[in-house]
Amino acid sequence: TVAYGEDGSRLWLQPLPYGQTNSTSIISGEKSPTIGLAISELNNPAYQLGSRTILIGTTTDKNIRKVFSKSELSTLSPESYLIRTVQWNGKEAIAIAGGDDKGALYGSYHLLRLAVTNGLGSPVSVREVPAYKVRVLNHWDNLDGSVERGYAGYSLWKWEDLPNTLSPRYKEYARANASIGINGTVLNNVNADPLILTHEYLIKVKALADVFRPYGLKVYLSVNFSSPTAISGLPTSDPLDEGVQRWWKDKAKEIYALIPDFGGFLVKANSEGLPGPQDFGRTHADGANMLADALQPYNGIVMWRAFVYNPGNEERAKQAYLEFTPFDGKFRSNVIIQIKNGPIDFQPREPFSPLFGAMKQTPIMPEFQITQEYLGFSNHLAYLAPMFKECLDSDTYAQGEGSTVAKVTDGSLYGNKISAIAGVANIGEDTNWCGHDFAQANWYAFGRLAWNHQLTSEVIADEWLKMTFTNDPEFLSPITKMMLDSREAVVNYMMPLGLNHIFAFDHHYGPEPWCDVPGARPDWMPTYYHRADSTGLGFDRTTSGSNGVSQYNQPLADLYNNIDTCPEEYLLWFHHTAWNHQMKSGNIMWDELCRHYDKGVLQVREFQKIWDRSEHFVDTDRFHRVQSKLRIQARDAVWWRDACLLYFQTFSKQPIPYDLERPV
Ligand code: GCW
Repeated sequence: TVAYGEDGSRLWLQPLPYGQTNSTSIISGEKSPTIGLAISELNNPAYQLGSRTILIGTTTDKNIRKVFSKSELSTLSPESYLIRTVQWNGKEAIAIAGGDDKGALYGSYHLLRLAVTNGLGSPVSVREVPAYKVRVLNHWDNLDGSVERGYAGYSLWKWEDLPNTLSPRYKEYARANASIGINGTVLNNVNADPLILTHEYLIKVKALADVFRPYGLKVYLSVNFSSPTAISGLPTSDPLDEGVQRWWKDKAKEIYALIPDFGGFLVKANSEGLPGPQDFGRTHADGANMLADALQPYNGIVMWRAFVYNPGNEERAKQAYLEFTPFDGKFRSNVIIQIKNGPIDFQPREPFSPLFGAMKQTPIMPEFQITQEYLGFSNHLAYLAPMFKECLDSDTYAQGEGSTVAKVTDGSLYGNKISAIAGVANIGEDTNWCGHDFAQANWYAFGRLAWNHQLTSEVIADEWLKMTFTNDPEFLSPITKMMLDSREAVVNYMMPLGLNHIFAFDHHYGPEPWCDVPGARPDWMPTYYHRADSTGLGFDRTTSGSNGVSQYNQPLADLYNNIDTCPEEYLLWFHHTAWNHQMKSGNIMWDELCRHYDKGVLQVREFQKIWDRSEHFVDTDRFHRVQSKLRIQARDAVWWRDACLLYFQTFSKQPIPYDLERPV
């Protein structure tokens, strides 16, 4: 048998104590279920808080009011918290003050994290305010238990057993999210089955919401735009039809009667064959606003996705911008437009979506993909904090320099009332939740960045490693470096220099740049994206090509448009580039491409060695699991390199540089 924790099931948390106590004395004048959870976490002997006193409560707790000043408490917003070393009855104590009970719970997790990662030797003084108000996971879980793009087993949600049987994992899931500040979950796939809105399913959703509530985790649902027709047989789902509007209002009423704190709807409409307002000659704004009006009396929100594209006159990367910018400022105040980080689709590397720099009167939110649809599934070790941050830190120049995607979306640039960030979950019923033990770090990193996008990838990796494995610096330093290098390694062996979407058709695992399925949509074919020919490689999005560059604010449009100033990591994204184009390194483009592919392979082989050397720091079970996944990754990296280079070579007609490993 495998010891608890070694199977990966405890994530970055310590197992909850069952009947054990510690010598810590916790004082609280409040009794909400959420404060109760905080107290039981602080009482967990595994965190070794020692025989200290901890005061915990919200701004109305009488003890808290004694140790913090009125003015600092009055500025604490919901979910925020203060942690401070204070004097209590002549002795030192630690006080946690939450802007509300969720803030107190988040503060407790913060203190426990400090205890594990730093120890509590020195005085504590912390003030934390979440960057985004809504920090939400998107589950692409289907009602039949399968998970679209899920690589960690079947769905956690046992729809057939609900509402009567509650899996213990529902609580563990909520606890893990609370520990990193995630406060919302969209339970079902954006490719939404209308059935989710039937009463039969809503009572199941309520059962989950009841489990999640004390952890501060709100439930949201993906809805199918044609639900009125599909569920109730209405003749139309036209958003301007009164009967349709009434249907949604009644539905909202029914939902809120069951789940008073229901978060709202996520909608994929007129995208990849899903129904939407355009089916009735209406617009995205008409559709989103109709749903927003139904949710408005209950403070619900609509997260309306901008992931839209169709084969047509305009190339794919330009379409979301063209479809959404005309409606900027035309959405209700409880609508937020959810935009994928890049203009195409969660590729290993994309420039940020130009929509982030264009919607100035509409709240917008980033959508990241935590599940590794395009980064080797749960077989490849790819730590994604650097990828999330690359987008968040990108300057859109929407209001001049410094208008980063983070500032545009967290509400600080335009003073928006709502702000949100979404991550497509990588969670399933696998014992270790995410398939790969290191994929847990991506769930963790998403939560931490949603709370504070200023954190560095390194700090987040360090926290996660300490809580998940060990504090030993000899383990931490090479493994942190491995994590930090890992996403770039994937870019190198899959799609360097701005290449994208050359994945095998449909499942997206492995290379298939030559893929050409007769009769399939051209914009689903890798050849659409890489445009290899005898003259060169890459998609021309310059002013003489698709003019995709024009969707970026200056100085970016000019910067990207000019092959000499375009950052080389985006070269083939913006330029159809000659095989012998001189790169900054002095190499020609073909040689540079070969070197990136080869480097990716070497990087993964290095990860294998690093991991092997860390064997004595890690329990046998996790050690072997990660080791065997790295083996798969190393083989896949060779597969990617060889497949792509041999294929592109049929166009470049150039040798692979002689100092590199020959394709096998
Ligand atoms: O990345 C693509 C995926 C689809 C997904 C779609 C989307 C849920 O291949 O599986 O559908 O994007 O984000 O809507």
